[in-house]
Amino acid sequence: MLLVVAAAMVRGDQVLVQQRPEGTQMAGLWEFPGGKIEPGESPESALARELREELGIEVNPAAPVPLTFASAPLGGRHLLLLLYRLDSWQGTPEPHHANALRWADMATLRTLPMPPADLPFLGVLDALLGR
Ligand code: 9L3
Ligand code: MG
Repeated sequence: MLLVVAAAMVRGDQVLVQQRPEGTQMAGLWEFPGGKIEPGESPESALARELREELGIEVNPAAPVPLTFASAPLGGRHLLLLLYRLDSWQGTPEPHHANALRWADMATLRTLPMPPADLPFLGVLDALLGR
């Protein structure tokens, strides 16, 4: 089982998604930023570390609020993806790992190709962001 945390960073009626770079699994797809939980890490501290690495922002590990989870098969393994809502952070997100970042409202989000594990999150975000 691969345990991965991801953030729904909320700004008004938009959330931040990033495009996975060439040379990685699922290159070109738009995902909620995050990554694998390392041994000994809590999900929240893993999320704060991943967002520092991927976006260059600082996150208080007490800030992420658990929203939901989804699972998907991944190359003979099983991926469990935990989604957290995040309303505050320090700094401006920059694409340190991603091809590009994009603030997307629900209508836009539905048009972006996403990894299979992220797709089930759209229902929860719809309730959260409206429209
Ligand atoms: N993954 C899927 N959706 C996401 C994230 C952050 C990650 N929102 C998948 C892609 C990889 C695996 O989880 O197969 C590990 O992620 P990473 O460490 O390659 O970012
Ligand atoms: Mg990642």
